[in-house]
Amino acid sequence: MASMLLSRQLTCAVQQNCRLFVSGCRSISQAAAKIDVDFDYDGPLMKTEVPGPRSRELMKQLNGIQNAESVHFFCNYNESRGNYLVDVDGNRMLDLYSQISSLPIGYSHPALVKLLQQPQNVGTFINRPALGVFPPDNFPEKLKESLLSVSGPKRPSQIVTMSCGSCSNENAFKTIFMWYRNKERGNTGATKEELDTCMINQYPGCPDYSILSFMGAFHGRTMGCLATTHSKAIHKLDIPSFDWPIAPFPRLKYPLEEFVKENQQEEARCLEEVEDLIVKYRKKKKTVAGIVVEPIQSEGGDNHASDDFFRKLRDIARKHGCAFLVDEVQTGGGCTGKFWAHEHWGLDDPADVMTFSKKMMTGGFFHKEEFRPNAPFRIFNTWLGDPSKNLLIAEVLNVIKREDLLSNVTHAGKALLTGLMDLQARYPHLISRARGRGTFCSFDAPDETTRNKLILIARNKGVVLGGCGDRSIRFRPTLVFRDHHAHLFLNIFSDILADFK
Ligand code: PSZ
Repeated sequence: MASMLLSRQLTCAVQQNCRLFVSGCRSISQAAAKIDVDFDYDGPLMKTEVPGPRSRELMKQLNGIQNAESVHFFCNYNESRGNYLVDVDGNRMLDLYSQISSLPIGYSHPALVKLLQQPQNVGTFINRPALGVFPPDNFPEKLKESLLSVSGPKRPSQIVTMSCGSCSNENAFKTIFMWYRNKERGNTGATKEELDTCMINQYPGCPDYSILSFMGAFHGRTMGCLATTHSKAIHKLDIPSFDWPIAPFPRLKYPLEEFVKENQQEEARCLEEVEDLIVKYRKKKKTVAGIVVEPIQSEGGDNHASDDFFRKLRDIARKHGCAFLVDEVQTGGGCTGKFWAHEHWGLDDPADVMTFSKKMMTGGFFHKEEFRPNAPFRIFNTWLGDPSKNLLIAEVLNVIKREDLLSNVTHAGKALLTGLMDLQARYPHLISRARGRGTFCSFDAPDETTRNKLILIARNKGVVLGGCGDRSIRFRPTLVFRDHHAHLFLNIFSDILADFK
């Protein structure tokens, strides 16, 4: 009790400093600078059920002007910090979902607040340029020191920034199609017929190329991406789409060490199907120009495959001359313990194109030099990302290095997964298939109703969790989630499971 009191007092002192700091005093006090690492609350604090009365009122207002039925509750971002999300009713919750996995270093990180307060950054935050035509003087330098400094194992030299995950994938597909067509043409210019027919959506100007994707995948909701998204019918219903090949994604049995042979067979079956589809679609004249895959299928239910599966898939892509596109939108940015999840595969050449967004603060993609468009304005839009986000990601990367957050993710992830395994052993009727890499963990509930119920109970006890697939609960904390947060969650969740009816 005494130690709890002490920690409360300490936290209050810290909060006061932070509040001063957040509300914009120009010079940072020594105390505020020191607490960088511990910029956090000491636990959940619940005042009402969630959503509370204020949230409900705001939901009514918003629902009057748009369909707001997806809203869980309204938030107070000025009061949210570290691992804790504060809602408009004053409830403070340990956030293990972190804005659908898109918040890299917790709420209101002092390093980012400081960045925003520096006068030399004001111009970048308030004047959003059309980057493709009027970039600022520091644009190449900022890209090199931020995003390109983490471009992946083979260090692709080329980058395009975009504003979200879907438009990153959409433009990565287009990049791949243009590369493929160029390859077929032998790098000569387009014919008059091609230029004429593309204007009326006809062959040969619009070739019938395809992108191979996997059942259960999620690559976005724009129309091209949606043709490769196969996680839920509600995403796809009523939208015209392409006849593109869809391969099965391995459905691994857990615990992995008990089903080694079965899982190997399952992966071999899926890979065989990939090759068959490539051959079949080439015969149908819908040549597979590229393969797109998530290192861990996220929205589709946190479906993992072995590193070996991905190594073989990469080989198949190479063998058939298809581009290999790795979608790191959800897995990227450090949450698996490596900066990119595909680094776990141990390949020198794991990807031709790699898309990112979410924790990277801006969307975009890296690609090899041979994928460079052969003319300007072929991959282009008004904003092409946002340089203010490049400032933020540069600082996020500094914090990740300075605070050694990848090691932290590995450590805290181990605490979380070990705890989940323990809960699985104690409550096998409620928890199965506990799995994960880094803090990118999940487990299955027996069915969708139980899963949804567990998420709601946890929320009222001060823990925000997310669902994925038809009955999984996923953990997507920020990179500043530490062992003690894992233990705090496990204690709360253990009580929930013990009381569950
Ligand atoms: O319901 C939705 O639209 C959601 S919920 C989570 C996402 C989308 N994730 C986005 C996502 C992703 O996880 C992967 C692997 N690829 C692409 C995307 C699309 O990114 P956004 O949402 O930024 O367009």
